[in-house]
Amino acid sequence: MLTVCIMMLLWRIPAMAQPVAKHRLIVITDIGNEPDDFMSMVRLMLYTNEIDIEGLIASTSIHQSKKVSPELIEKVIHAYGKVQPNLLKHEPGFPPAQKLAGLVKKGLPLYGMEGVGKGKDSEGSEWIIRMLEKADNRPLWVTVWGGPNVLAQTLWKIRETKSEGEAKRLINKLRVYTISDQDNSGPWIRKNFPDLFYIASPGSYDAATWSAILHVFPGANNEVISNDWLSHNIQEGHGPLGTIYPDVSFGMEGDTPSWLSLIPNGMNEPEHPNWGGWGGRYEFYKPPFDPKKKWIVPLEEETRPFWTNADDEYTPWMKGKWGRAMVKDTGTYKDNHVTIWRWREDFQNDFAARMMWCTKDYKSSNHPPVAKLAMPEKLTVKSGEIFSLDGSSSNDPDGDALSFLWSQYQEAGTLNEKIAILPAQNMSVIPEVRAPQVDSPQTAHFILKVTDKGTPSLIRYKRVIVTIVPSQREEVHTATADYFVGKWSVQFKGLGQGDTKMIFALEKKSGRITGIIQDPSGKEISKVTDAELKENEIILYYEMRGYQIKLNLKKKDNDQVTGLMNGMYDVEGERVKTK
Ligand SMILES: [Ca+2]
Ligand SMILES: [Ca+2]
Ligand SMILES: [Ca+2]
Repeated sequence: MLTVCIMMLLWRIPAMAQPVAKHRLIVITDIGNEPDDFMSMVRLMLYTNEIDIEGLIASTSIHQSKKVSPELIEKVIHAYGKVQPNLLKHEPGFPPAQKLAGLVKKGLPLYGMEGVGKGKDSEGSEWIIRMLEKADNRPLWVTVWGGPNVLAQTLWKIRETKSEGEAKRLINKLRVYTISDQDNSGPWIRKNFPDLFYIASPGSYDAATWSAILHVFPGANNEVISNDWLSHNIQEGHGPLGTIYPDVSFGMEGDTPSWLSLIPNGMNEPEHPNWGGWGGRYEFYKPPFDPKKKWIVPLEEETRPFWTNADDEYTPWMKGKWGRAMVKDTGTYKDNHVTIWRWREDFQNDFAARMMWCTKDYKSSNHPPVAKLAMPEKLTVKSGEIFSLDGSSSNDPDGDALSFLWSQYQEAGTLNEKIAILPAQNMSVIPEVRAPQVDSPQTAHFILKVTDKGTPSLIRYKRVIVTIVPSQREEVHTATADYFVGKWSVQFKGLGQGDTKMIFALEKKSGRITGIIQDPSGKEISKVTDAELKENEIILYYEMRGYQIKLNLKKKDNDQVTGLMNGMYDVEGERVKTK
């Protein structure tokens, strides 16, 4: 019987589709204040076959504090309904418009914290609870394009009405991305729910990572966000969904980066914001605070780390006219905006192609290539060892010719150096890459970019993660490992919830340090996933409540260590003497 079911499932998957687990998404939007949320909603409709939309909630913000406009979401869905049958000619899974219309919900027409507390439940806040309680173990993404007070009410209600364990289980499912702070409930959420997975660039809009989708930058492709480009590729001649895409008033689609990394393009890994993707790259730390600055909403010093602005250093690639097909540009750029604009041409072309799907038949439009590795996605090699990178299994559903580009995404890995990709990066197979010398295990991320020669050119990627471990010769350094072996009582200072104590039980297995982490009662709460030994110091890696932790411990004397957690929080440890 089971076999029959599986065979039926396989039967239902069209040959060209790649079965991937989709991400679940609820959007909270202050649509109606100016046209950009409306634009983002148009784009989102074209990805409803690749992302499971579970709610579209109209909310307020500082820019629209007394009304919510669900009718504008319905207007976009109505236009989508007219093109949905044609979209299905290109890819399966576009839901009927009625299904999406049933997911439109309202928040209260109240600003920020005025809409949070007893008696402040809304259709929207109740809906998020219902989606969290659904029997579905996948995380639930909530991306906030305006003020997050609907989400704040959801969290308030969960804390008031659920048991501690159940509240924790529901909140652990949430993945939140807010477009800066557009009311005073965002800072309240971060302070009151210190374990909530949260991505944001607090402070000024221009400095925020998300703003890189819409500004003109030297080095970026600025043509693909020009009014001419939008007119030709999105607004005119592509059917009713393109027609309703409004002209830019302030900026183009400032809210879109909140969900771009949920598109399964082969590179996006939204569970790891520090790995980077179409929606930008973010690192986990407590953002600095300047009390002298005035922000759009009042901000205070943050009370805990979360995922926020991170820099990429990037030299753009250009098409070579003669000879080598891809050549490096002359300029190198480094800041948090680079983490989005480096992919701008890719995601804009993807949008344009999907807009063409609204009216054209399969043969006269382009479809993305399938980036495919002829090698594992994860490799472990020793220092000095030779390995290859092989994307030669890639193909294209339209039979288009393909271009390849391999590059190292240095910021996504722990290895702090460049690896030479020779003789040229634009080959499908790089036959010989040499692993550099390391004295502790390090990761290097390589991105394969496959570009087809259709119109517009479309792109898909693969990410290869290579872990480089020291060769035998370097492992001699692990001699000082003996010092760290044993039980340590470690105190973490200045965390949101006050000082916290944990027990680290470390042991040596085949020359390497490993171990477990316990709470003060001795209950195991995590495991050491990796350890690097340095002169007089050890760096332990582990996960705590879904966050990656890096803990440096330095020998102070025979029984005491000092250190730092995630480069930020002071730590003191003492050897637990066993009798
Ligand atoms: Ca807006
Ligand atoms: Ca907005
Ligand atoms: Ca193609």
